[in-house]
Amino acid sequence: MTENDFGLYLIITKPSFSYKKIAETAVKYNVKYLQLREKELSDREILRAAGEIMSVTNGTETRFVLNDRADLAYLSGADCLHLGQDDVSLTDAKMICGKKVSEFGLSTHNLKQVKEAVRLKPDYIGFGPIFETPTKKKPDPVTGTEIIAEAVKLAGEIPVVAIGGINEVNLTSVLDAGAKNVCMVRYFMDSVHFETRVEKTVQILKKYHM
Ligand code: TZP
Ligand code: MG
Repeated sequence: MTENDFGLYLIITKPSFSYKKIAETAVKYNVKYLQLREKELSDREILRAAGEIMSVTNGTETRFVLNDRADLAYLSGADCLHLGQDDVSLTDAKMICGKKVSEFGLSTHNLKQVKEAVRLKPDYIGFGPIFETPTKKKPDPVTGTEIIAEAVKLAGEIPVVAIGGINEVNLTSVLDAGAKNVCMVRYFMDSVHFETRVEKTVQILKKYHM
């Protein structure tokens, strides 16, 4: 556990309820990062959604993260940009975003990528898929839980967010394996019990961090 760990990371993908409700809940439970990851929206729709979310999160502890797109992160004034292995490099993204975007996250799918990511000093590292997931169109091979501790160790002071196939049932196995920060997409996005699930998960994470 480092002082940079934050517990829950939320990703918005095809929610069955409003962006406003999600953003308000993230703020209410002090969720540090709230990412918009909408692969099927047009650029304009993404910018509109980003504005809607930031009208709630701006001035709070919750940082708005835009996925994939350095240009749209710059235009929307997002707090953070999340980049995958196939997106523009962190160096290029920083060039595009200038001083407008202050944080950057990187996705990794194996220990080699974690090592490379650490060299680039992102603000956090995503690691997974830990388990099988249908949420990603072309998922990388599952990492399993056994190498989570090694990924966390390699990352040092950089927080690692475990992601992919995590749910209510297997969450504790991910935490027992050494994860300090987690992200679950379907578990939250598919549910009419969104807020209750956020509250419950935040409580579980707090308990583990004590
Ligand atoms: N990156 C690695 S797995 C994943 C992403 C974005 C999707 C995780 O979705 P879910 O629904 O929590 O399995
Ligand atoms: Mg991406």
